[in-house]
Amino acid sequence: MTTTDGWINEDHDGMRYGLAGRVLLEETSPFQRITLIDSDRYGKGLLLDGCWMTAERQERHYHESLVHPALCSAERLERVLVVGGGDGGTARECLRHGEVQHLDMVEIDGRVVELCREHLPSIGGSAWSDPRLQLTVGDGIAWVAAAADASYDVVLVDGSDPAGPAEGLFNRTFFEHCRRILRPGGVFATQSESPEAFRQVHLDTVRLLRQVFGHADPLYGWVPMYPSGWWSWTFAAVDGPRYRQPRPERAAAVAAGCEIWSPRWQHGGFEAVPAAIERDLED
Ligand code: SPD
Repeated sequence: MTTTDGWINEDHDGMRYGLAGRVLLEETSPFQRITLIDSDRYGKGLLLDGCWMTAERQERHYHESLVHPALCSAERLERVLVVGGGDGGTARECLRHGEVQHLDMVEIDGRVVELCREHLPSIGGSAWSDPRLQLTVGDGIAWVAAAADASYDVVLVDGSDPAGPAEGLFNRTFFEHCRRILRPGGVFATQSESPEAFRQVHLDTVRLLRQVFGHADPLYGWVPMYPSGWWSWTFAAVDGPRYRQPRPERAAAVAAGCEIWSPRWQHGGFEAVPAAIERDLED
């Protein structure tokens, strides 16, 4: 991260993604450097290790895209696991689904949760006081490895880039455990980086999930403040690509409160695979 003349920037691979604003607070936790900022355009926001994570007036692009394709399509929604997601946005969107009875959120960095609750309270919103939310500050990788077979209906991975504490969220062992702990009819989704700015990580992630689950599909959308602005989330399921068909009654219950996600947007996103990426993924 650099700060220049009233701008806060994520510098990535010869490019610079910045917001005009000011740094509110910076500290180093046992896991990473945490920066809270206030920006002119998107309000308050969070960077971890100098990379953009979220901001008040932009977070919906990311959270709606990760959550609703999975929660609108899993067979049941009783038990949901969120790995990471310390700002609370993923949990908030999950808990809009009334069928969710219990949500485990396992976030490695308790300081991220504390600071987001204090400075970015609208992102977690009512999730923080929802009795269905069970927050554990701990290692999501160990949690998934220790979880019982077939113990969740949905597993969502809301981590940061594959360096530092999130590195282990992109490997075969972790994905195999995620598959093992899903019930029949269960759905898995993870943020899978930018097909432009992190092309190789993106391709490797989709390919690995296809090996582990037998199929997987990237969904393309955008998070304007992330490198390149073009982002992806990848979905897989125990029994075939059920995430391509949102259940109409669930979709209807959440669509009105969404800014980005809709069943139509979801259909389009799954279809909008650029030719070169499709070819690369078939190799
Ligand atoms: N390069 C940024 C990847 C960040 C993914 N997680 C964002 C956290 C939002 N809850």
